Amino acid sequence: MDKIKDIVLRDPDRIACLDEKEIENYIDNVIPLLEREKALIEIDGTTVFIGDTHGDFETTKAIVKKFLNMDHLVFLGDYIDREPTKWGSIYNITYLLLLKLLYHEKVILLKGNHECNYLIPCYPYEFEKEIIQRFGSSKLHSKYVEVFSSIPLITLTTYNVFAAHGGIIKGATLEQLRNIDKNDIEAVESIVWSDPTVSLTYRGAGKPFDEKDLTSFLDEIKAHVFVRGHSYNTLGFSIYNDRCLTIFSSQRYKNMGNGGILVAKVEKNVKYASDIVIEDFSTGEWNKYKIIKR
Ligand SMILES: [Mn+2]
Repeated sequence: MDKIKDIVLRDPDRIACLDEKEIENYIDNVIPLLEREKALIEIDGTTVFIGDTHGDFETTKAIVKKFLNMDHLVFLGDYIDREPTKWGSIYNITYLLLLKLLYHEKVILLKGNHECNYLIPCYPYEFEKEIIQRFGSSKLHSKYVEVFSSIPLITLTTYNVFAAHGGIIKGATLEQLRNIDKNDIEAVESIVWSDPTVSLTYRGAGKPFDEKDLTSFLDEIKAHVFVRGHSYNTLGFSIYNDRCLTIFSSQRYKNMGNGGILVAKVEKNVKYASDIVIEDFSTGEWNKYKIIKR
């Protein structure tokens, strides 16, 4: 544990020195923790939600440094692929897994569509190639897939926020959400692939949801706001009567569409998305960011 603590808290760049065997060993330790988690994680306390990081290890380090004092850090998925720097995906996901090993109650890693390529293909999927290039075989890739198949799907907080990578499960009750199988292909598709029907990045994948779908879903599970990632050019917009907020946290897209490198801080009960404090790291410093209501 000392070495993990040292890497996570003092010198994250040492991730680059880990060999295949060490990473495999850490993965073997983290899998049982993830397997114990249900598809729905119910949490209490202050929480920061982090959107897609997509291999942006530099930004992930800055986020962890800034927000480790919160009760929870909820990462909304898409940790790999489209990396802005070399080996970014391997460093980013491995760092997050060490973080999970060290703080398994505090840190929640949810599934994105890039973490379910084994179930539903996504493009680009560069992660396996990156592993072969770096380690000479795809052996470690199958270990990461074991991780991906055991990570949870959704989070609900006592401060009235429901969070997931992309979408909701239309018509589901709280009891049904509590009992989802993490690898149920229908549930996974709804959660990691869906966009709001008004989204500018609407891809026709998953099961798009409109305002009525969202409102009845949130009312049924007694949540007020849905926080999601997945769509890089609608980040920072609040839609559907201020009840659906999209954030994205990778520098790869910071100058595309609206917004920057955003995280969402929830420190009290929220009624509307605009009650949430958004912070932006696109200048390399943390600044407050104003949500745009549409
Ligand atoms: Mn995505």
